[in-house]
Order: sequence, then structure tokens, then C-alpha cells
Amino acid sequence: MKFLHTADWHIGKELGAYSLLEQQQTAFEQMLTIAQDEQVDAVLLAGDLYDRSIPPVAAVEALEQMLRRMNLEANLPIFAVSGNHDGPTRLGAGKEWREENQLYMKTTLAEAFEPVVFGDVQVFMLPFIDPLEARVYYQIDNESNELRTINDVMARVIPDMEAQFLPDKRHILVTHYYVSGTQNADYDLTSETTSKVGGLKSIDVNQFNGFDYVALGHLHLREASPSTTVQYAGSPIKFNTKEAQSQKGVYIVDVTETGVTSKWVPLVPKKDLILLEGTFEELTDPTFYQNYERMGANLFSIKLTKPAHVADLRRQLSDIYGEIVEIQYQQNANTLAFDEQNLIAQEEKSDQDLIGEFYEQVTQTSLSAGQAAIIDETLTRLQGKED
Ligand SMILES: [Mn+2]
Repeated sequence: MKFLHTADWHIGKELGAYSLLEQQQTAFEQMLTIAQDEQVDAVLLAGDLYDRSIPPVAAVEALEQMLRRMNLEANLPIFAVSGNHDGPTRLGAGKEWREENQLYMKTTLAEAFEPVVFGDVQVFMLPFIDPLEARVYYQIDNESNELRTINDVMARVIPDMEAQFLPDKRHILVTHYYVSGTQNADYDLTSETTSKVGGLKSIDVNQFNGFDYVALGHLHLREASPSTTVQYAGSPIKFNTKEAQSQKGVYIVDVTETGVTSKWVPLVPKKDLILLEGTFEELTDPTFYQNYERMGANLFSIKLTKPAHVADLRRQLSDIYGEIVEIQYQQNANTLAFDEQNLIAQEEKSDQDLIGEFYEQVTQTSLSAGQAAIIDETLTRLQGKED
């Protein structure tokens, strides 16, 4: 049996105010072509289909269209779970009749114990859940110390899945967690920006030893995979500047009598995300940008290393580079350091002084007399309104 392993589509995600939908559509089309070229039997979709639990209408329409094309038109069975960004109830709507056409969308812990037999493979789907959901499922008193961490939860959930193993089948798991092992021990795992990551900690990769292959979602870089049989496919497109250097793609996973092998197939972005760093003067210098070969065909993320006092800065940079998804300013760490003493001192300052200091921290220049006068006037007007 041959599978295409993908994850973290994050449909509906925006980068700054820039919608990534066009990029996501392109990646999806390529994925569909790869699935057909490789003649895979099914798709493993490991969570975070949407970017938010209540996705915008355009995102719902886009994902529905993708699932329809993959499942109904290309006739590919889909084994999917909800991730931490998905709203499980909304994502799971209609799951009963979707299963009639082999579109499995598992969104609750109970469903992890209802594997699907697919040829010589048994496919398990464990959605992202937090320890509280597991305590409710196992009817554990909320005051108890049991199942407090996700690693504890897995120590209970995985043996319960293994109890369902059919001995003459291969066993595959689709899931969405931060799993750590020796291979990724010193990897920067801060790429996923969601409050739940830090709070939940990680799962030891050895807990998954019973499975022949674990299709993970959650971390967006495939380089963060804990092992060659427990791995992250990563997101199909680049979501932020930390991912600018990495290659996106899917895994083709071949499950045979003798074992499991996987092969990486890259996705080629129509527009790549290029990270540029420098001062405004450097970036607008023709000797710098004229030699920039792929300009105009790409998306740019710009980091200004020095404050620039240019009124139409964004427009000037756009005229040169085309599509700019974000402009960041390098912060000077010293100016942003606050200690307790400092905070007490801050309370005694006037609003005018605080605004002046803030302006100075951000721009590294003082307010002009004219600017100070405008602030004075505005504050007086605001104070007048309060009375
Ligand atoms: Mn994700």
C-alpha cells in the first residue's frame, strides 16, 4: 500500500495582511499530481487543515473544494485528523456520510480506537486532544494526578490502540503532536507559534515503537522529524521567515511485507518566500537590487536593520520588489529591557514623557518640537473628554 503523507495545510492563513490561498492552491494542485504520478492508494492528512477553529468562509470553500477533488474526483481515500488549530466539531461535520466514500475525519479521542482496515494496513487516527479531554474520556477525577501531561496521556492511549492491532496487518498512525527523539533533540522546535505547544510539552518518540509508520503533523519543518518512521511532512508552503530556508513537500510512504520506506517529493512554489535584511538605503540601492535575479516573481519578507524615516516606505519597497508580505524592524534589545525599578519609575512619569520615550525606543530619535506639540494637544483633548 502506498500513501501520500501531508499535514498542516492551514487553509485561511494570512501572512500579515497577505492571503496565502493562491500559494496553497498551487501546492494542492502539485500534491494531487504527485499522488496520481506515484499511484498512491490513499492520503494521510495529519491535522491543522484550517488555520483557525472558526475559519473564514473563503477558507471553508477552499478546503471543501480540495477535499472534493481529492476524494470524489481523484478517488483517493483520505485518513485525516484534527490538529490544534482546527475546531474539532466544525471540522468533523458530516463525517458519518463522508466515510461512505472513504474520507475519514477523526476529531475525538474515542475515534482513535476505531481503526480502519485498508488492504493489508490498519490505519489509526488520533486527533490532537489535550489532557483534559483524556481525563474526561477515561473518567478520571479532575483533582487526580493521573494524565496531567500529554506524555502520560499517550502512555495510556497508545496501549489501548495497540490492543486493537490485528497481527496480520501493518499498523499506521496519523496524529498531530510535538514528538521528540534523538534525531531532533537539538532542533529548533519553536517554529509552531501557538500557545498550546509550550504548555503541552512533548511525547517521547519511543512510545510509538509499536507502529510501522507514524504520519505526524504539528511542526512545519520536516527536518524536525524524530525518526525516519515517525516523521513530520511539514506544511506544503512556507508560512514565515523561519521557514524561508527550508524545502516544502510531501512524503510518499510505501508499506510492504518487508517494511516501510518513505521518499521525499518536493513541492515547487509558484512564488518563493525570500528573506531580505538591510537598511532602507541598502535595499533601495539599485546596485543591490538590480542584481537580484528572481525579483518580481517572489514574495518578500523584509527586515530593516535600522529605523528609516520615510513616509511611504512600504510603497517605495513594493515598487522595487513587488509583493511584500511583511516588513519587520530589528529591535534593539537594550532599549526594551524593563526591570522592576524601571517600571516603578515609569508610573511617576507624565503621559507626554512616556510617549516621548516610546517614540525614542522605536525610532531612535527624539520627538521634534512640532510632534511634541501635537501630542500635548491630543492628550489635552482626550483628558478633556474624560471629565
Ligand atoms: Mn500547524
